[in-house]
Amino acid sequence: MNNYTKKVYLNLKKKYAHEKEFLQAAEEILESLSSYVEKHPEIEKNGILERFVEPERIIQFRVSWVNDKGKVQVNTGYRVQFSSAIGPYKGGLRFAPNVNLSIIKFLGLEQVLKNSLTTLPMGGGKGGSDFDPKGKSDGEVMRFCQAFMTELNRHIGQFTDVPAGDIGVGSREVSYLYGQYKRIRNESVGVLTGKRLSYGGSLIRTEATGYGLCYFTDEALKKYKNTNFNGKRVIVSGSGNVALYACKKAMELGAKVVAMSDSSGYVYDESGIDIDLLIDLKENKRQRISEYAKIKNCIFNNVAKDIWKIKCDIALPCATQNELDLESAKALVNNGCFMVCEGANMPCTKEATNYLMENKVVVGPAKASNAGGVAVSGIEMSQNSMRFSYTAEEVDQKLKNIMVNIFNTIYDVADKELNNKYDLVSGANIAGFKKVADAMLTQGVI
Ligand code: NDP
Ligand code: 2IT
Repeated sequence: MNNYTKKVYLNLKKKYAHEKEFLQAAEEILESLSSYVEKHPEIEKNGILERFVEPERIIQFRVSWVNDKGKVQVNTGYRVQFSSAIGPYKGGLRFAPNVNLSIIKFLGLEQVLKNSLTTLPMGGGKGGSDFDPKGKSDGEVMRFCQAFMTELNRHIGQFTDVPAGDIGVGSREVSYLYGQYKRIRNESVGVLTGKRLSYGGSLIRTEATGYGLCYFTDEALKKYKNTNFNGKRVIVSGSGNVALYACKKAMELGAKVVAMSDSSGYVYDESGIDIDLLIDLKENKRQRISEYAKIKNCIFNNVAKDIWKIKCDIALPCATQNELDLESAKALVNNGCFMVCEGANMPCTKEATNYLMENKVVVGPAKASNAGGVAVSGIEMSQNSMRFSYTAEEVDQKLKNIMVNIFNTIYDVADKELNNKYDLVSGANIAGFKKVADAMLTQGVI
């Protein structure tokens, strides 16, 4: 780091010592930006980095609701409105028991640069709650979502802040949240994305993050290795929204996905994952992945993290932050893996990323490789504003163009500005930051 980025980082570390995920994301970004801010002294002069790492607004609130047994439950809700420099705050909501302010802040900071990379006019935000939808009835989920939106509604709006899904928030939750917003505000507007098709959702939004990840990976395969997915062995961690559609698209493009996981373990199916079966088990039946192994009579191992010990060419971590550590990275390199593209947000630890890059494994950083979800969210917002909908083919083509463009943009920064075509991590941080910095520099001190 240079003096300026170090000063900004040390100040964050002092103020937010306990926010380890936020500090992890901020440290990586500030390290990447060191060379750029040295060449652009106006960034320091105008205190751009100090403002960039401090959310514009943090909202934290109590969510009280009643469970099926009639007992009052209390959760904590969050919305971090990180940056509106280039458009309304935009980013998902995460419902999971481990959610805290550190996790929401790291996701919000990443989202600012990710949304910038899409080229669409969206600022960055993130929210959620420590509510765990797992094991809850539909009625409990509905009552929680209604209570959550009863407070959140006053802080969001189609031109202000547009939430969407993330871990634990899929179309069921978005629908309950949307219904409650409409009921309180008496208006039908595109205030959330990831809506169902029947009331303003976009075709391909469900598939967008996973498909986009594969379009990005495909472009990287072409550029670095002059090859494609055809015949490659792939591992996808997780079996939620991102993982399922990453698997589906990778298989469509000719790959063989041999293993997938959930938090209770992984399945290893040498014949290739039966994705239609897994989508049915996960999306319709809300089953554990071990059910898949029972039906297919394949291997189930109850240590989810050991999935990275299976031999593969390409790894797509699509579950959660820090799921791929140094030991996993070493196993991947030993087994000949040459590309890791991140579907989840910050799935690789810092040590894992560094080890992979040192060993010339191409690392597709999350804020670039998983930007397809929010990109199609942006396209959903446009369709809502136009009172119009695109066909699936039209949305898919726009998604593909955006992902190819993101890859080439960050590759060019890495190759031409940093002289290291393997440093896509810094390439993405710098490319995303340029537009945010320009907007901040020109809008005055706010
Ligand atoms: P889902 O809730 O749909 O799925 C999450 C999946 O990850 C579940 O299968 C879950 O298993 C699994 N999982 C959680 N922790 C672990 C673990 N430690 N080891 C193995 N598996 C685990 O969430 P999404 O698919 O939407 O999100 C996944 C990741 O992608 C997150 O990092 C999210 O921020 C990111 N992302 C999501 C986007 C979206 O549009 N949804 C867009 C861009 C990024 P279990 O059911 O057992 O908990
Ligand atoms: O991490 C992400 O980019 C998301 N969860 C999707 C955000 C969105 O607004 O679609």
